[in-house]
Amino acid sequence: MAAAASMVFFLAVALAAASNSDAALVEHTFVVSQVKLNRLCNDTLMTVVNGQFPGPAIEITEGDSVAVHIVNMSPYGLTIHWHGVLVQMNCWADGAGMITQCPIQPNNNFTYRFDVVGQEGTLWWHAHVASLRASIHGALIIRPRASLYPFPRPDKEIPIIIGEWWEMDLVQLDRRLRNGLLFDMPSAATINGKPGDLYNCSGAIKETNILSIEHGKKYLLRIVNAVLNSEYYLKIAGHKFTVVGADANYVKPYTTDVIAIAPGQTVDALLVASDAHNPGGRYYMVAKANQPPKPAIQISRFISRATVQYNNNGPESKQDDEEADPVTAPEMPDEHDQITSFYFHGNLTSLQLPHPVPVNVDERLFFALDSGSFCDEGGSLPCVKTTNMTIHRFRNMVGTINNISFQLPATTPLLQAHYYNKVSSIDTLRDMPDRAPRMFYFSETIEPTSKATSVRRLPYNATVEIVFQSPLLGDTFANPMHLHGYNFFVLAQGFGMYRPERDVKRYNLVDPPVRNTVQVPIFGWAAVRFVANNPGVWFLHCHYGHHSSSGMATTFLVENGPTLDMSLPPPPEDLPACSENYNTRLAYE
Ligand SMILES: *[C@@H]1O[C@H](CO)[C@@H](O)[C@H](O)[C@H]1NC(C)=O
Ligand SMILES: *[C@@H]1O[C@H](CO)[C@@H](O)[C@H](O)[C@H]1NC(C)=O
Ligand SMILES: *[C@@H]1O[C@H](CO)[C@@H](O)[C@H](O)[C@H]1NC(C)=O
Ligand SMILES: *[C@@H]1O[C@H](CO)[C@@H](O)[C@H](O)[C@H]1NC(C)=O
Ligand SMILES: *[C@@H]1O[C@H](CO)[C@@H](O)[C@H](O)[C@H]1NC(C)=O
Ligand SMILES: *[C@@H]1O[C@H](CO)[C@@H](O)[C@H](O)[C@H]1NC(C)=O
Ligand SMILES: *[C@@H]1O[C@H](CO)[C@@H](O)[C@H](O)[C@H]1NC(C)=O
Ligand SMILES: [Cu+2]
Repeated sequence: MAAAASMVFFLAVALAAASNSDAALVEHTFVVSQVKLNRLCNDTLMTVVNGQFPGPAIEITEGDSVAVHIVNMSPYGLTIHWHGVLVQMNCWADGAGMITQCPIQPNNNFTYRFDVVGQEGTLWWHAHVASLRASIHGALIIRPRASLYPFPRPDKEIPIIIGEWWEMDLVQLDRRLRNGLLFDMPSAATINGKPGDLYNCSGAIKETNILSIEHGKKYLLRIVNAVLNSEYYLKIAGHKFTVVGADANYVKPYTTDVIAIAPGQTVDALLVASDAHNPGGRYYMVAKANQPPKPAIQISRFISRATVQYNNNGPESKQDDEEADPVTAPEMPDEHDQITSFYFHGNLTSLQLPHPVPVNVDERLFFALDSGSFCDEGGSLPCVKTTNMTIHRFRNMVGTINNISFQLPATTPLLQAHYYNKVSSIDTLRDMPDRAPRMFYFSETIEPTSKATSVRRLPYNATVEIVFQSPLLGDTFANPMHLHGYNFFVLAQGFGMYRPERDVKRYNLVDPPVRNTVQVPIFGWAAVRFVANNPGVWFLHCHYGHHSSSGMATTFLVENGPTLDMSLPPPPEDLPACSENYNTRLAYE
């Protein structure tokens, strides 16, 4: 109790210090291009930033301004999203393709400018068109002013970016996903860009991935899940983590030997290099994808591992020596274990809330995260008329929220349409209903759905509660739901159907975790709340690539407040111009 109180005190000091210190301008140039990178004994053409996978980390101090100059030398139109950055009163900088801007065209440049205020911890950045985020991403590290961490100051930081190595073209992948929940697979999982020594290929040196640590030191692991389709479990043999942050919000220290992290999420965890039994030992750090149990379609298992090596272990050349001590491996949760994820997320609580949880709700939304069949007569896939799930699996099946499969506007980004009062002229526009047409309609048969650019208007300053409901039956997944421009309080989660008369009582209104991406449990629900005080148009979508690309998404149009400083400012003058149709502009073939 006393420890928690003193941490709150440190945090208060840190945030107070932030407001009166000099903020810096941190500048980066991101050259996006296609380069051949060698993994798994293959040279693969990848679209990346500055020739790196993962891309460069942006490291700043809370309160800084950031300017990132994007030089697009790739063949694709693209945008970069600053995942989790609140970009308060600056929706134009959010970088959501066709929501807040048109893509930056090949051989064009654009500079993103935004401030990072009142947020500390780890976030990340990624491309936000098609599926390009699988290769275009990196960490965004926000340190507190004067290094005032609300926990023992780490000796060193280690970013851990869990990624996937895709050998197939990511824009092609996206095209396939748009008309059906098809299941294409990456070739490997990666930690900091390396598949690790579980992947063999002919005649090649093992791709070992070594993290050196020193006995007695404290490390802050800044963990990002940057993959397209899977939640991961992370463990280090013989060690525990103390989780101290999630999505750049501090949490009460939570000690665990396993971390669950869904796509879009970040976790900050302290690792103490304390092993006394085997000083000089080597331990595997393992990142393993989890997946729904059968009858859901099974993906190949993805595991990446790195070696955590106490550097008093002697020269690194010893690592592949047959005589070296064996590396200790952790016992991982089963790939179908969904309860470990549920408990991990359920055990996080805030260290300190940015403001009290609002108790009076103005807008109550119930979003059914589902799938429907959509037959694209003129499209690339032939229509499959049967509604038997077993037969046609994911073909013609698209992601939906409240029976609408989200479609990006074809020519004018929503934010621009909103700013110029032209939202109603978007011909694919439809209002997002407050509730699903039926509480639950996903079962053995899939029902027809339709596509539209769904928008839910929110009055400025409204308190919004969303209950996200995953399907209860069938071939289904958990859903990591991400809201742009906001953090939300995660009030509760549960399995089964949400029942207000039972579940509202379970809401944590005292110290709920504050996140930008909530893992809605498989066969379950999660309830979140936020105050709509950031005007603009904000994307809300599942962070699984196969769900978001196929339409499990919608948008909030948050209206202006009563004064100019509560209103959306004009767009930057150099915002990329829109001309042709988005779908043809996206990829140059
Ligand atoms: C390397 O590329 C070839 C050709 O694209 C492919 O058949 C093979 O599976 C790849 N190897 C690995 C280990 O991914
Ligand atoms: C984009 O930026 C690069 C590097 O700063 C510069 O060489 C190039 O001329 C710029 N291109 C355009 C179209 O502004
Ligand atoms: C890699 O090779 C080792 C030894 O050559 C073998 O024991 C192991 O099963 C292989 N792993 C995979 C994933 O093929
Ligand atoms: C926290 O985790 C433990 C198991 O580690 C579990 O028994 C407990 O129910 C979890 N708490 C919540 C609120 O999920
Ligand atoms: C769907 O097809 C499978 C395989 O032919 C069959 O076993 C199953 O009974 C069918 N289900 C329905 C609801 O028709
Ligand atoms: C979902 O939308 C489709 C297409 O508009 C419609 O045919 C179907 O009846 C809707 N389903 C429900 C449960 O309302
Ligand atoms: C926003 O709502 C809060 C609580 O309902 C209220 O105290 C505040 O005055 C409102 N602010 C504006 C600008 O409407
Ligand atoms: Cu989803």
